[in-house]
Amino acid sequence: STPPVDDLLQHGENEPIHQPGLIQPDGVLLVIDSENFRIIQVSANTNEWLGKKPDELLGQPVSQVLGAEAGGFLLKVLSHPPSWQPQLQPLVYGGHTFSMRAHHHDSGILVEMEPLPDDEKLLTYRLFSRLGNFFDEMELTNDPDRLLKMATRILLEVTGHESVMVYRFDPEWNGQVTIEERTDGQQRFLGHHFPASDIPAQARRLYRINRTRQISNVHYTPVPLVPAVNPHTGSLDLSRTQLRSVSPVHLEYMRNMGTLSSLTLSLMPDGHLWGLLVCHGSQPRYLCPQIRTFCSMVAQLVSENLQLALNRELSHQMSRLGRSIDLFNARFQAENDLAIGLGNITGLLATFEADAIALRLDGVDYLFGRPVCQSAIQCLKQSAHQNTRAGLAYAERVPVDLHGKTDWICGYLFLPLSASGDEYLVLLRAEKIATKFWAGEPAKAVREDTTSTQLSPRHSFAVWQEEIKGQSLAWERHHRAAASRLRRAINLRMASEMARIRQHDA
Ligand code: BLA
Repeated sequence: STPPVDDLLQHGENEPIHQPGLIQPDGVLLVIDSENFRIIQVSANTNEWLGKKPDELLGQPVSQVLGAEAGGFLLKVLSHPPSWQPQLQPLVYGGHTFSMRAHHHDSGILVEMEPLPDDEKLLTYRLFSRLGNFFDEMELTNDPDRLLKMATRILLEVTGHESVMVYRFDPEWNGQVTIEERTDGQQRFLGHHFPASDIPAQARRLYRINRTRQISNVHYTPVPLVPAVNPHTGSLDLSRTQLRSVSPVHLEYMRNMGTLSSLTLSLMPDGHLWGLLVCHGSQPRYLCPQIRTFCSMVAQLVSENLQLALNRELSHQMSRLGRSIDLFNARFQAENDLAIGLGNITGLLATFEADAIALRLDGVDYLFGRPVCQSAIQCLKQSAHQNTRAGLAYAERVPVDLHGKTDWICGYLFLPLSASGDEYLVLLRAEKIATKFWAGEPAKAVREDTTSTQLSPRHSFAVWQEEIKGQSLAWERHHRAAASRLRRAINLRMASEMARIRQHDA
């Protein structure tokens, strides 16, 4: 029997992917003791790139090996706070120009060296001219999707990969491919959903710290570290390095997908991991440091502009809904008869994409829109009142205790009008059956390998269709904000109603 998926996920999230003890073979890693500036650990492939075997390097002062200029650079790196992104510096060594990338962590300085390509002039020209165009295009758009589409196009061109996708996370960390740009003009994953387990929590944590990751060849042979155990820290934290060896589970995932190389960039508007830009190649493809730096700049620019575009979109929605509420409110406050004034609220059903609005005011129940029995509302009120946070409660599925009491309500947005919750405003939504297309059956996303204890990703990414029932449309932020505005309007009217009654009595 297969263990429950949740157990497997727990298991998957335990893989310490930030300290694999291995790197990808695209360059070398040197670890420098930050006290005495001697080399204390290296990747086993130094001979290949630097012409010196590990035992010729270990224990040596770094300035003696790489030169005084490199030593000075590392001293500067050490003066930065540990949270700083790694610094770059070119270094000529043994007739080659390398990109040196360095940061410090615990008691060591981690130095990654990758050779730079020879045709640098043309490359620089190509990249910079492209970046200029990108700035111009970006200024002209305030639509988030257009912005992301532009980004996928420029990445397709600059990386030479076959496909670039925008992968967007939902609040539960499932994901969806919302944009797909391919050189063959086809669509393979567009619109498809992927379960959260495809990119486990520790990977997502890592992608906030390290925002650009390359896998140049999924069939690479990982390079061990020498000595395997870091003399100061034991296992070495490779979170911020670019050469960190990738989780074997993910490499298998890519092979199952038919992808042999990738470049993945984090999209972080407002500092939170919103999504990924995923570039895929059907063949091995190594992108030099300049191209990767360029791509990470694109991702950073897009993240910042995405934030602006998302804010603009939200405020546009909010003012659209706000206008409807204001219109209702003007008539509501002007109408002498409370019940008649309240009746205008039916005009807001469309605004809220709701099917009914129920209110209880001053001991009187009002209902507008689709019929509901009062016992269902009372039951809903009880449950919602307990779950009220920051002045409201909402859900796309009714609580279980309501099952059998209503034949149509699925979603509700509940706003207490008084502290006791005896007076309230509740917006109701009916079921909205949705079809979700998954890339492979989500329940089979994780398999336990029969030959080992290791977890494996699924083999098939064939479309799997899920019918989502018993759920309403989602209550978006602008719906919630508008509902709070409606509540203020009603409370205002009720306050003046009370004043009028008191005046009348006096
Ligand atoms: C990582 N999984 C990832 C990454 C992506 C995906 C994009 C990040 C890779 C990177 O940044 O280089 C998944 N790739 C996708 C998805 C699409 C895609 C959804 O192209 C959609 C088109 N993966 C599994 C299972 C496990 C798992 C079952 O399917 C674990 C039990 C693990 N995925 C997993 C791990 C990583 C990962 C551990 C981190 C890899 C690493 O950075 O070392």
